[in-house]
Formats: sequence, C-alpha cells, structure tokens
Amino acid sequence: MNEEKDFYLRLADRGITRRDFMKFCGFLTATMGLSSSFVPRVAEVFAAPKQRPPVIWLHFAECTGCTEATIRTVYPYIDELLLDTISMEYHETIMAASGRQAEEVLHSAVKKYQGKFICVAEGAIPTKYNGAYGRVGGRTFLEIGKEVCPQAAAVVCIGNCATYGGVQAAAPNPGGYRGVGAALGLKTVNLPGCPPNPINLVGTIVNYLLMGRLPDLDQNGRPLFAYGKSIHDQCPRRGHFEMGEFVETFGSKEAALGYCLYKMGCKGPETYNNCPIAQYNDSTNWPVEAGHPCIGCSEPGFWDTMTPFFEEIG
Ligand code: FSX
Ligand code: SF4
Ligand code: F3S
Repeated sequence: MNEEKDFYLRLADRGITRRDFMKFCGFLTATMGLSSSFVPRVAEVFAAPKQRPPVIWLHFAECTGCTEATIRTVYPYIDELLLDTISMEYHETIMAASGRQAEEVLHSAVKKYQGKFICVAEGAIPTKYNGAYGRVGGRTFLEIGKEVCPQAAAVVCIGNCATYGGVQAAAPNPGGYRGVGAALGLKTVNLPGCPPNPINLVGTIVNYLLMGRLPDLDQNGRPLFAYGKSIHDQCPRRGHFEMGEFVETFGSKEAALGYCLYKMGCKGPETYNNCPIAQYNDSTNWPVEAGHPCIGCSEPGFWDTMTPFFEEIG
C-alpha cells in the first residue's frame, strides 16, 4: 500500500495526476486488447510491481530511433513508467558506463540473470564475412548476439531493423544483414515499425508481468494485440477508398479533403500495425492522418517490398 502511495507521490512530483495515469492505463489496456475490467490490474503493474524483470537492451545496426521513440515520449512519461517497472541492467544509450566498464556491466548482468532476463534487441545483425560489418568493443554483433540472446528468458526485437533487417537488409545488402531471429536462428517477439510505437513495447512487457507469459503472436512473430489488423481496415480514410475518392497530387483539393492515399502509394492494405488507433507522439497523429501514405514500415521485407514508396501497389 505504501509502495502504491509513494508511486502516486512520485507521479505528482512529475506533474502527472492520478487521473492522467488512469487514463493512460485505460489506453494501454485497450491497446492490449483487454477489457476495461483489467485497468486496475494494469495500473497495479506500474504502481506496485510484484517483480521488476531485468532487461538487457542490445544495440546492433540501426539509427537508435527505437530508443529515441521509447525514451523521448512526453505524455504520460512512458519512459519513466517503464524504467520504474523494469530493471534496466544494460542499455548503451542511457547508461553512464562506457568502454571496458560497459563491457563488464554486460558480462556480469548476463551471468547474474542467466535464463531470467528479457533481452530487447534493436538493430539488424550483419551475417556475411563472419559479421565483420558491425562491432562493439572489438566483438562482432554476431558474436555478441550469439552469446547473449540464447541466455535470455525471451528476446524482444524492437523496430524493423531488429525484426526483419530494415534498411540495412535492403538490396544489395553487402553485409548480409538480417533480423536478429533469422541471424541467430532464434524465435523472437517482433515489434516492427521504423520506428516502432513504444506503446507496443510497454504492452508486451505489461502482458508478461500481468499474465506471466508473452502475448500471442502472428506468423511473423508480431503480437496480435498490436499487429492483428491491417492499417487499411482501421483507416479513417477507408470510406473514401470505398467511394473511389483518391488523392492524385500532394497539395491538391482532394488532399485537403482527406481523401484516400492509395494512388499516392499507400501500403496500408498490405501492412499490419495499430497506428490508426495507438497513433504516435502521445496519440496526436500518425502518417496517413498527417497526409502521408503508409510506407509499410512494419512488414517483413520493408524496404525492398515497399518501394517505390510513392507508386501504387502493383
Ligand atoms: Fe531501425 Fe531503430 Fe528504423 Fe531507426 O533504432 S526501425 S532505422 S527508425 O529506429 O532500428
Ligand atoms: Fe487504405 Fe491507405 Fe486509403 Fe487509408 S489511405 S484507406 S490505409 S489505402
Ligand atoms: Fe509505419 Fe504505416 Fe504505421 S508507415 S508508422 S505502419 S502508418
């Protein structure tokens, strides 16, 4: 009880009211596909966590946009909620240690939490030339991945790069970049997007803490709660698609009227993600709503299968 009281006091210090927090929990519960009766239990995961799972976050070949998306959210301070709920043992972007000291932190965290930690992997792994295209601390990404990932309780890949290779794996892909699961021959939970929506990482972790297991996945390793429906099937412009009302030039009257972006190359019919519902930047907007076609950033094979971005699906 005291722990819960302290939690709400800490939130108040950050300018978050209990009401704001419950609103966020309601949003998260709905995103996870759970009924509203779960809201108090979801709140409890943050306010009085029964366990704080150790997390080791690895960076491979990427732009760090996934980390940025997760730690830069402003409302309702998902980053702080997340860091209060898990125990981040290793994360190169936010840790104070560097160089040899950082290597030691990784080594001892893997040893201490063997079989118990969640490994969050960000970025693709180069597989050609013994992985020579990417190194940290003198070791290749491939070596690091092979050592750390099989020792985790679960590997959660964040972003299209870690899940399916992303831009690194685009043709001609000289380094032989692959997603982490394919590069290491492991089954992973995949949270694609370029960048992915941090709410889906939070939902996956809360699901784990609440139900004691990882969420149900589709055939591409993506949690069904977030990636179970196509963008097209959830799109507010869908009525225009059905009516044959299309944008054919950016800046046109049709664009201003919010017509369908199919003819501008929208890949929404072939892309599975919850962007229209969860939205980005604290639920203010998402690509199609902002007038840009979906470029298919949460699908396997993005970029190659989704380019040219501005041409109609063939
Ligand atoms: Fe990839 Fe993450 Fe795209 Fe970047 O770091 S999913 S390049 S926006 O963000 O890995
Ligand atoms: Fe479908 Fe894209 Fe048109 Fe929306 S804008 S209805 S996702 S084709
Ligand atoms: Fe990506 Fe399409 Fe959503 S481009 S962010 S899956 S709308």
